[in-house]
Amino acid sequence: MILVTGGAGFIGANFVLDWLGQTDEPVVNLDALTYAGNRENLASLAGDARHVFVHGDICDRALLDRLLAEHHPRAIVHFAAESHVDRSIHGPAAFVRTNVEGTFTLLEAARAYWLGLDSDAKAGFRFLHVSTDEVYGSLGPTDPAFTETKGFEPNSPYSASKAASDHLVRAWHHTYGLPVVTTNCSNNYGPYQFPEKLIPLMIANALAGKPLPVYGDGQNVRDWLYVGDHCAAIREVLARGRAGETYNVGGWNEKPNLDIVHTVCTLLDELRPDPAGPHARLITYVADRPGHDRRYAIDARKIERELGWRPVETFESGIRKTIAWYLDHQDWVAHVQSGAYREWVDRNYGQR
Ligand code: NAD
Ligand code: TDX
Repeated sequence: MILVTGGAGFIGANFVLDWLGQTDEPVVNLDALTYAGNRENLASLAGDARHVFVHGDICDRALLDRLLAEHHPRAIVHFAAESHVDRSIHGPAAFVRTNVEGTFTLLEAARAYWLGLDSDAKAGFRFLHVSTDEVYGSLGPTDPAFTETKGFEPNSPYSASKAASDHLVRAWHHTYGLPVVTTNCSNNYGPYQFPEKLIPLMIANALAGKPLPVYGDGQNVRDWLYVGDHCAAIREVLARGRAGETYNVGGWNEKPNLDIVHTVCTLLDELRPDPAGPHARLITYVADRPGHDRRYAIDARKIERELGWRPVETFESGIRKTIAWYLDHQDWVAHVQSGAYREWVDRNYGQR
């Protein structure tokens, strides 16, 4: 049994689906179902006894203690977070609460539980903290990619809150010996990503004939990783990662935002031509994001060297799969955008 937090969100849901596709080891999935958490993502697991969904908050210590005592997980995989940089600029409080206080509460509950395990279970236990490359700060055009030893220089409320959580996780290992591992991953894309993030927003807007908002000059660079590759990396780190270590996870795929948007437009022109003209006509430059980090790049050699993980998808294969998924799941996008997914969940599960 493993305990997953945030498993109704984008990466967490992909991870749970992937996990239960590969093994019969059950998952307890704790998720607060914020705007970003959607049980519809897990609809294919309805009636599957290997998946126990719990609607609850990682800041709720009593609930955490109860779940750990009841289910005896051998590991915790911690995805739950507020994850969108733009939202963190407009409302940072939720980011400090969930990402910092929530991770702290989960660490404390995990520590108390872990202390009560027998020595074998104690040695095998893992607290896997899922984090981001944004904690490392922003790179200049010729700077080397982030390695695991790069100092933290977070610039947004989101990245500062994630950096704080990474520091807490590190300290719980150093001070208390809790067997933690942290992954710092680059930008994910793929099925079930909320259409507030660059790639799904561009797909949804292009299909709706709406403007495609590009921040600033569109030359900010991100490294992109297909979500299935991230899930595989997490599985490897959980299985064989060394306690107390961090592992950078990336796609070896740096691209300026404008290139990403043009690729989405070109693929949509091929797969779903718009009689009104090429989708790129919708590209609209808008005001830049305040404090917008210029470039992120991940050096993912450590995870390859130690654990043999490398991404399987190229950007070309991953983005094709992603666009095909969004074309096939336009109802999902409509539900998410209208908030109707909450009604769907109420209808199917009786509660959120
Ligand atoms: P998401 O916003 O899609 O999902 C977050 C999930 O956490 C949602 O289901 C939400 O309901 C849940 N949640 C939020 N607050 C909670 C709380 N207090 N208690 C319990 N559940 C709560 O995020 P995502 O993109 O899937 O990211 C998952 C994790 O991966 C985050 O920790 C994020 O920082 C990290 N990460 C994301 C990316 C990316 O590109 N999306 C890249 C690297 C790392
Ligand atoms: O409408 C947009 N226009 C635009 O130009 C949006 C939503 C974004 N952008 C730019 C901003 C970024 O440079 O595209 C880039 C990607 O933006 P997001 O999709 O918001 O991702 P980012 O800010 O890079 O953060 C993401 O990757 C790291 C996730 O949201 C984080 O959770 C993860 O840690």
